[in-house]
Amino acid sequence: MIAQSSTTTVKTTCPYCGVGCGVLATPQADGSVAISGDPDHPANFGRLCSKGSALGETLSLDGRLLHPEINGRRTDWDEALDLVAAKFRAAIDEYGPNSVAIYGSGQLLTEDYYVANKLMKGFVGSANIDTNSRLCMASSVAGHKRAFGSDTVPGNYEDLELADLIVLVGSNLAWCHPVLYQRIAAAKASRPDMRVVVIDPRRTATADIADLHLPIQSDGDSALFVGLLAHLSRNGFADQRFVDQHTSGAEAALMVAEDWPLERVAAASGAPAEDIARFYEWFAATEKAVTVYSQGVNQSAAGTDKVNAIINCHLLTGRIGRRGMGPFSVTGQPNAMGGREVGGLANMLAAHMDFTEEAIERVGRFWGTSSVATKPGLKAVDLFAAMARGEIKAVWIMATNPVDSMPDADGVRAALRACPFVVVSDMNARTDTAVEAHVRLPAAGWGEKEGTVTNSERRLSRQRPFLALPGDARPDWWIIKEVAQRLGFRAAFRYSSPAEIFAEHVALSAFENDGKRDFDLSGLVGADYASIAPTQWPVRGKPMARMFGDGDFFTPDRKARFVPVAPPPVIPTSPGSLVLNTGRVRDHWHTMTRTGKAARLSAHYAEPFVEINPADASRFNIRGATLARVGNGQGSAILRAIVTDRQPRGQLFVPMHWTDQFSSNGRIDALVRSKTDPVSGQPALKMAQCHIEPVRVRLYGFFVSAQPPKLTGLYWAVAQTMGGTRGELAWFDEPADWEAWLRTSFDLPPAARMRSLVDERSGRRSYAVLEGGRLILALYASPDPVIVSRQWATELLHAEGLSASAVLAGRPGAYMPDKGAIVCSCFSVGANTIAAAIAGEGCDTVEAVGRCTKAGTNCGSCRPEIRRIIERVHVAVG
Ligand SMILES: Nc1nc2c(c(=O)[nH]1)N[C@H]1C(S)=C(S)[C@@H](COP(=O)(O)OP(=O)(O)OC[C@H]3O[C@@H](n4cnc5c(=O)[nH]c(N)nc54)[C@H](O)[C@@H]3O)O[C@H]1N2
Ligand SMILES: Nc1nc2c(c(=O)[nH]1)N[C@H]1C(S)=C(S)[C@@H](COP(=O)(O)OP(=O)(O)OC[C@H]3O[C@@H](n4cnc5c(=O)[nH]c(N)nc54)[C@H](O)[C@@H]3O)O[C@H]1N2
Ligand code: SF4
Ligand SMILES: [Mo]
Repeated sequence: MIAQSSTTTVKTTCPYCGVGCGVLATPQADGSVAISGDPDHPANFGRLCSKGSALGETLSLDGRLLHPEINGRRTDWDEALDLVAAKFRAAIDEYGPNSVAIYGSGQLLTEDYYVANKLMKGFVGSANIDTNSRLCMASSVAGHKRAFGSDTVPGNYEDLELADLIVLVGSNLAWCHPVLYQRIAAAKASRPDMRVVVIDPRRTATADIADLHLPIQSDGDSALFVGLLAHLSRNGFADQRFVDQHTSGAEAALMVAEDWPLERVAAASGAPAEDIARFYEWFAATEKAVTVYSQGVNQSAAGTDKVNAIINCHLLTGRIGRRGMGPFSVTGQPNAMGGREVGGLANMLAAHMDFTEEAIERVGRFWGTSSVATKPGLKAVDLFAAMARGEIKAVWIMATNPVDSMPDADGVRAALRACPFVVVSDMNARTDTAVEAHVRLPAAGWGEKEGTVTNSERRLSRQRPFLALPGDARPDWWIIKEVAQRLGFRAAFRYSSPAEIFAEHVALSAFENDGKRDFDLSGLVGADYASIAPTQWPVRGKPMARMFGDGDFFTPDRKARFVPVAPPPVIPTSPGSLVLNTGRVRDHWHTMTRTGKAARLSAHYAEPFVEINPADASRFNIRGATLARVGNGQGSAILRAIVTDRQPRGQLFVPMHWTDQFSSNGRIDALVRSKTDPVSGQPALKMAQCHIEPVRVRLYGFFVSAQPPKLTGLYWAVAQTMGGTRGELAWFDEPADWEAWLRTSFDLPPAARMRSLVDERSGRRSYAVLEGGRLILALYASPDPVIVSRQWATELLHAEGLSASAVLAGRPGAYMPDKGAIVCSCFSVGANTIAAAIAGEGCDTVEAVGRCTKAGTNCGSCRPEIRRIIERVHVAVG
């Protein structure tokens, strides 16, 4: 990390989730960067979650790709860019424009995205540019367009505070949009009458503030909301004036819904009838209701229908676009919205225009080209399938890691290997995708590049740089325009700054618009890019915090459309088979290329895991803390078993984050099939069939090491920790020579003195290598899962004056009490410290625990977990 010399504070935006929090970044004299929440930003008013707070710890240059590479050889920009252009040109000339593709990301900035989309759709003449938003928001986009005629999120964050009822569907907001969750939690604390309903098969951390949790089975949502529509209609809760004047298709939707009485909904959704009835009553009686939904809705083979089933209920009651009410799709990535605005999805053209004859002609005139693609391109899953068949001759992947995040991830890896020319632009040299590339291009990252992002409430904010570009890294827009120019499109890509690109994007949004298209930034024509404040679109005439409140939609007849939704049949699982649900943990971001660098964030979960209900665990002979193999005909993963009743019977939960860089066998998308929603093309990432079995392990192990090890031939999972690496191990066969194995795996200097303690009877053994009282390596092995306190052991790495015997004993002495597993990552407060404060000092509220231990007093992301510890201690104490 090379901090710029000044120590002035820069106002920027968080690069993680779609909440889009404002961040103040202040480079320090020692090269570090101080991070805090921007009190003036309307998304967060100064708050940050654990990931945002730890941004300063993710900026090191470890693992960064700093120079262009061709087949692993370092080169300069000219050679790399010439080669990329030549290969793309050759493929286009020989096989046509549809033989090349770009696969982008909601983590590109709007300016990067705009240039990539313009290149492919306007000048290469193919719409084969799709993005990881296909895995994320595609069903919401499709649902919005079916209902509203445009991809519009009607409401805003304030509505979450104004609502009297918040329904969270398939959203683990507490972990995935923590600052929004905290805004809701604060509103609920000040207005206890406000109700929260959580609809999720799992009892998540989000469910901890719920007045009602409906544990539906996977894809039970459509039945639930179709039943709600029928309930609302039957009991006179329709807003007939709104329905008559501003919507079409209500009758057809209601006709289908009539077949869904409560009992049938209960049977199809798996939730108890009396709880469903309560939810229906609350929804019916509460005018100010917001339905927030996320990947439990979108990532499904029926995702678009689920979106419309939800929107139908808001249309019937006229609860849309007014204060404190509306359907609310929350976006995942920092710029998922910006990508949709520029047309980054293969089925959209640009600036919220589709591939209509009129729009193709208009965009062509604006860009000064006659080569605009005339029809949608390949959607992500189809794109990689075409690649596997040899139909894609050159692909360029930017800011996404499909070898880990796409369904059938091994198939995606094979497709890349089958593709004659693969280019990857990334910040990191070694991602599971970058290692497959012929050409690797070093991209500038957060803090180094500038541009704009748009958050879930349509608010665009500036990302501003505060670090110098490291090595040869360049911003994505620059890399793309250089290739575009080399492809012969000089005049159209003569950009010298993101400001110029943004001005063009603004102009296109306003071009021949006149209020006909929702996406309109005309109010920003001529704006000073450097100082643009967070702004919600549309920016046209008077500010518009909400849309559709006037009943004016973007369909041809300006009316919203009901969509008849027939809930899918319940798919029977075969005996012995389980549903594989996947998603996120609180402190990691996707494939861990950034959060994996922060010790604080890597402490919450340090290993890939599978959560399983106690009944299933006993049925399949899975013991807690042992290793389990989850597999199906397509692939398998080895994961640590967590037995918990928060997970429903018949379903497993596995996080999506672990890759080959962090674990031996944790890539869960290898098991997920590439089944997609027929309307949106979004894959069903939350519902694969799988089975689970115990893994026969000879010995389990745990280590902390000052140096990262090189491990092969065993189970391993590593995580960053203060001063080194920690890792979980399991041997299927015992090493013949322990000392030799340790010396090679941990690359120990020949002079290093190894101490050991072996108990032949129990089979337990520990090894320690110290140098001048400081720890180089400690390793513990045991036939059962190692019970050494992980927190204590990781702290050994920065302890001084250690003795080998204390390390080998493997248990905390009085001199260094065991904090327990880290709960609060901001202040490194462990579960034991919190439990002691509750039991010993009588701290029986989250606030009191905060006063005693500081836990939960900064970002607040761990407050649901603290609440759970309080409950547990109270149960234990009686
Ligand atoms: N900490 C963290 N935060 C993130 C991210 C991250 O990687 N880490 N990623 C960001 C991104 S890109 C995204 S898209 C968002 C995702 O944010 P979320 O959608 O909130 O996160 P997920 O964990 O993917 O899934 C949410 C929930 O859907 C539930 N679910 C599964 N199947 C069903 C179903 O059939 N019906 C219902 N109702 N629920 C179901 C799962 O049990 C899970 O709890 O998070 C963003 N924020
Ligand atoms: N099973 C399962 N699979 C899933 C999901 C799930 O819930 N379950 N969720 C899906 C969803 S919603 C999403 S959004 C995807 C996310 O999946 P990915 O997009 O594959 O995940 P990331 O780790 O965010 O990948 C971003 C990459 O871009 C790099 N990068 C960061 N900043 C920049 C930049 O400015 N420029 C460039 N060129 N590179 C940069 C990072 O180093 C990293 O390698 O995963 C999807 N896959
Ligand atoms: S909630 Fe957290 S991850 Fe999301 S934008 Fe805010 S600080 Fe970043
Ligand atoms: Mo996402």
